[in-house]
Amino acid sequence: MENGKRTKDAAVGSEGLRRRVLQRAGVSIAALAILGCSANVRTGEPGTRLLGANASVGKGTVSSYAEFAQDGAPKAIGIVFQARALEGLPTKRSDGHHCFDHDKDGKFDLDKECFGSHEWVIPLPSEVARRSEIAFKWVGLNWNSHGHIPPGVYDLPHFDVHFYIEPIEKIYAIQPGPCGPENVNCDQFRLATRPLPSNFMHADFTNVNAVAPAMGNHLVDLTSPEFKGQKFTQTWIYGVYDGRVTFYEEMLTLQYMLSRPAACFALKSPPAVGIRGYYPTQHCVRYLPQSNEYTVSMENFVLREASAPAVPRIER
Ligand SMILES: [Cu+2]
Repeated sequence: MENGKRTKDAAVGSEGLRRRVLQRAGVSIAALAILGCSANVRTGEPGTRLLGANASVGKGTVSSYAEFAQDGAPKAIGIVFQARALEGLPTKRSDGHHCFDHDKDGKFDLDKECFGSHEWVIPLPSEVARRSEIAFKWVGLNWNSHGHIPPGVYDLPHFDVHFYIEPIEKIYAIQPGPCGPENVNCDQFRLATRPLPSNFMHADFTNVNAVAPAMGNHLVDLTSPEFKGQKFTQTWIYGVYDGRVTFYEEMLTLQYMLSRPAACFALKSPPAVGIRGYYPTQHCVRYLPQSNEYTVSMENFVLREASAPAVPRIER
């Protein structure tokens, strides 16, 4: 975890920054021209990129970023991977975080008793994190060299990009333990799988008890192609805990990123939100050829007012 540092981009003078912004605007127009796939929504035109914290990933750097419209509304909130961040990624299953001594032999088996992922915490730019009407505050990036459950669906090498609403201390309080398919503390497993108010979740997302330590429960879209026999490329997940939506998540394979996509997808938004603020209506993955970078972002934000919770939906 490497917080608080800024990348070289942030260190260049305003003239250099302006040039880079103009370069990126040119790139986006080129990307638009080659898009044209009917399944995708238009990619939009990136504006001025404000960088947040960064982490060393692979042989490169991953930084959080945000772009704002002139009226102060967010246009994009995401992370940007230097191409070298996709090289030399760890091949071990776990980085040794979130271990639980299941067999009580006094030691942790890295493969069987530690959470199967490599994790980095990347706070979002202060321009995002300090805004009361933006619920997203920090990014949890995970690299899953062996993928994760369910087998045959998400067992390909992939990244999880969590955009967290829930404060970090509450997320990191979710402990490993003996309960559920991803081994969490049993009391917290029960809290994590509490049903949400029905109006706070899109009807396609289902609880499959995928409660992970230092994350929470993951609701999956069972209508997505990877649950219909197609190979997993990228998908959308909602995180929940104790009847609250706690994170928005893009999940995408290394292979998909390396295919150099330039694509946005309509986000299946919940009918209502419990916290007033700007929420994305699209999620995007782009390769930017000029800077040799990849972005994973939430975009086309709309301001939503808070609604009262409806009666909890029935989980079967
Ligand atoms: Cu997760």
